[in-house]
Amino acid sequence: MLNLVLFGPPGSGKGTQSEKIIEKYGLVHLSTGDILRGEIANKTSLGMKAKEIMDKGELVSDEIVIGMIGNKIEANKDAKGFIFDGFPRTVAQAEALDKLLEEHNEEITLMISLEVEKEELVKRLLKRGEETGRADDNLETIENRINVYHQQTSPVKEYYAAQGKAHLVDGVGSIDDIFEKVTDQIEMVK
Ligand code: B4P
Repeated sequence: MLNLVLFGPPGSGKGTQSEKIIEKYGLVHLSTGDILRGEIANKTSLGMKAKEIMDKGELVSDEIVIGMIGNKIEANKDAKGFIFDGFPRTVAQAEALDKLLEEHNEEITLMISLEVEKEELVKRLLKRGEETGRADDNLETIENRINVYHQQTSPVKEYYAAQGKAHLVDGVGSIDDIFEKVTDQIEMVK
């Protein structure tokens, strides 16, 4: 199996690059953000709880997102591999993911971190907010999401670096050029 973690701050292009990776490699896409937005759209009780947290730019509890990912891995046992997009976002989530994969004799193959500076992130997310009306793409929430990233999520990079699996890719430039750099990294471990 090819199991990729696509990592980076909000707006770094994780969702955008995931779509292209899935198309090329036929992996199952697991985006915790997309799953949570699906729960919100369906007005489930989990969705209602998550909406309040996401609108503030905070992280949904580890327990909830780990449970969601566990169910999806279980439901896709015959997959060629997974792309984890926006997950793990805390070291506790990263440890839980290793355990979940271990239960299936699997492991993370590679972690790709899309490196983009704050000014560019804010610009991209404000633009998406204007174009799509996504509730958490407003200036106040974006600022908090970026702070939360630095406080709670960036240590995940060191977690994978310690395993020798973290690879940094410059996330500024055209989507196709970034994709080429991402695929270069994938081809090296495939
Ligand atoms: P996510 O849905 O993961 O959203 P995100 O971090 O903003 O990134 P996204 O993938 O959507 O955007 P992308 O960078 O592709 O999370 C949303 C919220 O859900 C979190 O704040 C949290 O509350 C909750 N959540 C999710 N996962 C969780 C977890 N594991 N634990 C706890 N809580 C969790 O793209 C952004 C924009 O940039 C797009 O408009 C795109 O078109 C543009 N773009 C992309 N590449 C570009 C490029 N090269 N140049 C110019 N623009 C580009």
